Amino acid sequence: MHKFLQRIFLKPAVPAHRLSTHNTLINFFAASIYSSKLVRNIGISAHIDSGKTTFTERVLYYGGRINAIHEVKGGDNVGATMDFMELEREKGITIQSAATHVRWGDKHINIIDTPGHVDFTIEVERALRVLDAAIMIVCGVGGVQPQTLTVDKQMKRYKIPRLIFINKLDRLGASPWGAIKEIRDKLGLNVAAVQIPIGLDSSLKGIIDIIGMKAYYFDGPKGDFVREEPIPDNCKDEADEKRQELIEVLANNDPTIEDLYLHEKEITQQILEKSIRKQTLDLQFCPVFMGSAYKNKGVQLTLDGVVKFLPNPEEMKNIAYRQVGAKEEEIVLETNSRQPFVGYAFKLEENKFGQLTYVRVYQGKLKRGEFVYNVAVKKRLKVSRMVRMHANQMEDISEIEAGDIFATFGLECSTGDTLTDGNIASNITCSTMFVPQPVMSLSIKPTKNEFSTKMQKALSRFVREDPTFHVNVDKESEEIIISGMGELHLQIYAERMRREFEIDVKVGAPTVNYRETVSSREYFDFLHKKQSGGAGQYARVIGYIEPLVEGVNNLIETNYFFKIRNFFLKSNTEFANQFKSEIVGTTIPNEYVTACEKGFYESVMKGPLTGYPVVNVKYVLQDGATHVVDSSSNAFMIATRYSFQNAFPRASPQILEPIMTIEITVPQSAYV
Ligand SMILES: Nc1nc2c(ncn2[C@@H]2O[C@H](COP(=O)(O)OP(=O)(O)OP(=O)(O)O)[C@@H](O)[C@H]2O)c(=O)[nH]1
Ligand SMILES: [Mg+2]
Repeated sequence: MHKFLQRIFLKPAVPAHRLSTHNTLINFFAASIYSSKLVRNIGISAHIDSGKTTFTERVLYYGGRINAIHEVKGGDNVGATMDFMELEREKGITIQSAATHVRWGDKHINIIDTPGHVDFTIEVERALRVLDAAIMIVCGVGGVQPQTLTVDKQMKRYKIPRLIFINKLDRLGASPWGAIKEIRDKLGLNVAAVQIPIGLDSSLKGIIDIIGMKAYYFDGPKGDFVREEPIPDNCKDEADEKRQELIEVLANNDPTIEDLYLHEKEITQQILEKSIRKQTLDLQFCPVFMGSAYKNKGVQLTLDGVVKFLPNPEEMKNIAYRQVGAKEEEIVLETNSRQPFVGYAFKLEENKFGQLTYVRVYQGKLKRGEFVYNVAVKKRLKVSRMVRMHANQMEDISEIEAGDIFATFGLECSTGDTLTDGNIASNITCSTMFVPQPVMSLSIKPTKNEFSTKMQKALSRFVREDPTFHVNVDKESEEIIISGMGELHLQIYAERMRREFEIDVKVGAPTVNYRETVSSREYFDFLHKKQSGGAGQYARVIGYIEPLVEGVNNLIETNYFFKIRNFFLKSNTEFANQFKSEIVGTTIPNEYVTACEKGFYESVMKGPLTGYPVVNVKYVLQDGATHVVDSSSNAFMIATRYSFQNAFPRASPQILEPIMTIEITVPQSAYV
């Protein structure tokens, strides 16, 4: 019996809420000796509705943080702890990521529950950027679903170890083995089950741990009491078979296990656990846990798995950049409280006390009242209040150490800013997070003029909080345009304005973010001349424009790409245009060439056909002419702009529309 289960098995059995007293004692002793080895920073991510918030609610309950379980859209009208926003409770979906922390045994686990809907993908991005590990939840009925693929990519992007929890095994048609097959086939992950279920769907009774070969049942109304038993006879064969499979998968990357396996020697629980931990940390393997969060089965064992198999902050490599003169050199941050302070502001949120900033501490230590230095705005800022977040509740703390997460108030910063000690570490910046481009726009205006100022205030707050939310003013129509990751994303902000700022707004039909491009080479020879009266202007530019990348016909896997007839362009070439000068000698002096370059990049901001940005165009300046008196940088800039506008309509222009791969999931009842 391992030590965490021992704690739960105290006899007579102790209900979870009473365990909190026991936890408090552990907290008391553990709090006085901080060690980053005892910390786990994990994110919970998955496809929509797979049970992330339901799972987290159990974690909080079994960890002694809450005294009762409330369901997402439950009948008691209370709602799950992590979905505290009014809109989240009404809609039964998670909209923003929420942070909490629990103690499990002697470990302090910081948890971020993230939304599954793709419109709020930045919430997953920012969480995975700063966390050391993740639990990826997979629905036991739906298997690998579209957002599982996105989340998988995000986890791979930040190279974070994970364990997988196959949820909803209480539902009709649940199949952990089908889900595991899909995880292998569709995500290409090397996985194996470390558990098997006892029964499935309505007869799901418990979980068998095939590492230690024991059966577990979750007794009591909320599964509070974990009861350990020998494996029932009717499950023995399957348990042996799946343990064999686990050993074979691990043996592929572990010579010790391979050797024992080939010589048919006993492979102990200890050897298996050591190998699982190492391979998980090396991103070679993901252990698969299973159960039903809703039916309170399997959550405690998964938490034991977090502690055993997921890394502590010291085991992760965190890269930052140090400015040395004009150069940037890569450095590795050391999770050590004695090092100079380096933190990363990963999330901003406005509440009644002001701007709340969530910070991940990478190295060093910070005490309340001390100063940090914001590298981006080059300012020293006082940290006058520090808190730990538990959903929307705050617990004041007086100091924080390397590897941990905290939040603070009133700090002047934006999402993604690096905070340092302002001394030794002042020239360090942490690596940034990936921010996807917006895919949809809506026009927005207040229903009454008097709401205008409040609306501006709300919009600038949302922009500060969410890097995927953009606000622009259309120069022609003077309409305010909001852009984001989808219709739901934008509608939620409009709704939040109504609720949080008490202003009524009208949103216009979504407009698609088109782009323009050319598909053939076209020459220009343009003379900009104004020499009658006053200071004259003279600039001649000769050259051509053409597509920058020709014949891109590979479909590149991305959420967002543009279609050019049969060609596809990758999203990150979205703004790629190129200016090239082939001027030899001094036909056009360098400073005028620079002005031409500026003129070109200004022109591509707004295409001649629709006013949307121009992409994939190369402008080549080959020749030109100057006038001794009347030429100027301004004249060359204007000449370039006109030459572009002149050549563009002749160069077979195209309007590009965003296209997406769409996978539609419908309940079986819809097509039978
Ligand atoms: N039958 C069954 N239902 C579950 C289980 N876990 C969650 N649910 C239900 O699935 C629905 C969605 O659960 P959530 O916990 O909100 O899912 P989520 O992954 O947090 O959803 P988003 O954050 O909106 O992506 C709710 O109605 C839950 O009660 C489970 O193990 N079994
Ligand atoms: Mg949720």
